[in-house]
Amino acid sequence: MNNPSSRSCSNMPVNKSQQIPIRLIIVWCALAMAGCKQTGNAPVAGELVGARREMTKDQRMQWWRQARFGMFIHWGVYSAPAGEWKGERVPGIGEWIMQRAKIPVAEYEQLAKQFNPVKFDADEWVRIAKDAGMKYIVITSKHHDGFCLWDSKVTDYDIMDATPFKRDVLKELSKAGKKHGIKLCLYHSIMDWHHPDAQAPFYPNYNDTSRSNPNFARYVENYLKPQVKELITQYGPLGVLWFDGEWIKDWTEPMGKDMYDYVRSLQPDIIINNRVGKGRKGMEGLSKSEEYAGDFGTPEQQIPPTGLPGVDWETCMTMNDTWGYKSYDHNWKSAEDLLHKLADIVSKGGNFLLNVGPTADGLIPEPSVERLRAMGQWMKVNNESIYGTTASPLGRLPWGRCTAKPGKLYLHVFDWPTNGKLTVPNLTSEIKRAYLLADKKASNLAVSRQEDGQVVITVPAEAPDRINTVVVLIIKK
Ligand code: H79
Repeated sequence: MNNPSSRSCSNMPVNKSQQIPIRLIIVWCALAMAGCKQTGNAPVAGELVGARREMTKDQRMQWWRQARFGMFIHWGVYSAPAGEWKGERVPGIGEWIMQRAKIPVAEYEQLAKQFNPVKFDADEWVRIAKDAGMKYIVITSKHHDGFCLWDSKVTDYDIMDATPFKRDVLKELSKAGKKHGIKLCLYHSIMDWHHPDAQAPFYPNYNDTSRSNPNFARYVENYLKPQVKELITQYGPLGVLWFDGEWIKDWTEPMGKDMYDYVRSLQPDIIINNRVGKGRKGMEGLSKSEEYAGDFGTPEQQIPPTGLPGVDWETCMTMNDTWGYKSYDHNWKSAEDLLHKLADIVSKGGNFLLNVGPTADGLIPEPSVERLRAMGQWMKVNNESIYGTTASPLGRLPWGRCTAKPGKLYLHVFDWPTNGKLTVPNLTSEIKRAYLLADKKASNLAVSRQEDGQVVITVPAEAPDRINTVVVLIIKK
């Protein structure tokens, strides 16, 4: 079975302020890793250091592994042009319009004046996420275009100083999240097309990965790190800090490790994605090895074909073909497709971070809301088969997916058997009973075992849920 909690050694906390000699750190890590393998959840690092009790990775990741489903929000001044520039439709993802339409910094800055989301209601957004069954929200505090969605003290290029709106939406979301029990998490771009010490001088190709800015270190020390500090200390505690844009030439793995340590020195229990460093393998998003910084892998717009034993990961995905709002992108995935993707991801041990791109008015587009509502209806009945489950111990299943908890298997049936017999291959455990998760009485379904070892469950002729009916199997642990 794929149980990510069995691995917790990749990011031993390193407190720079303690100034431990490097050789000692190596010995300590080796000892801690050996300890991890044997003891699983024990706070080995803390015991070895002795001075301060550190949280283990398992402890830090617990809420995230439990949650399984979150909302990504891409929102910024690019939501105003909504995919069009000077009357022309700009191909590609909406939040990249500054690059795709080759807009000079000074001209792009003017968009801030059009960003006046008077219909924004933090409670409403949080409620939409919560009603969908999502447990956390990751919103773009800053995307590659450099525009900041909070009142940053190190720039005027933010929602308070550059827009007519002048409301700190992150403050409002942080408050609403606390009120509704939804964890606020932030996406923060390392790449910055607006900052003169970062990629702004690369115009007209801000994303030129072969170029370097000699002042980049100054951007990191005087701008990026102070911003991260503002976010964690004034809007936290945060669930996740989700970095991106790490592929630029000037960002190095040592910088990633330094950032990882810095962020955790500000909030020890925070979770940080692998794009803080240079470890990710393209859009596949997983880290090349444990040597790289970061707590979880980030497959983008894709689902790993098989499970990844012992690795935490989260697929981020759009509902249409853009992250930031584009008025004319109507290529929506169906609610059925999205629900199947959720079960697929969770059956492989991952989380699903599903994106919405609100308008410059402050509204989540209605097609997104409709899909989230449908997902919420399914989750209301079936969330037990998602939250806190781990990857399927069974192989490929012809009719759907499987998720697991100790002593329980959840069979997610996408294709309902026409003969009333659901056949489960590769299952050797002793089965105590079976029932439909949607059945409040949890009435027993007849279970038998064929001569070839396959388990057969007798199910109703009609699928109780057209999209995904969950059959629970209670098995001997
Ligand atoms: O915020 C959303 C997008 O704007 C951002 N990530 C999501 C979450 C993003 N999506 N696509 N891209 C950025 C395009 C980046 C593509 C590449 Fe590369 C950068 C191709 C080459 C450099 C990174 C490194 C991906 C492949 C190799």
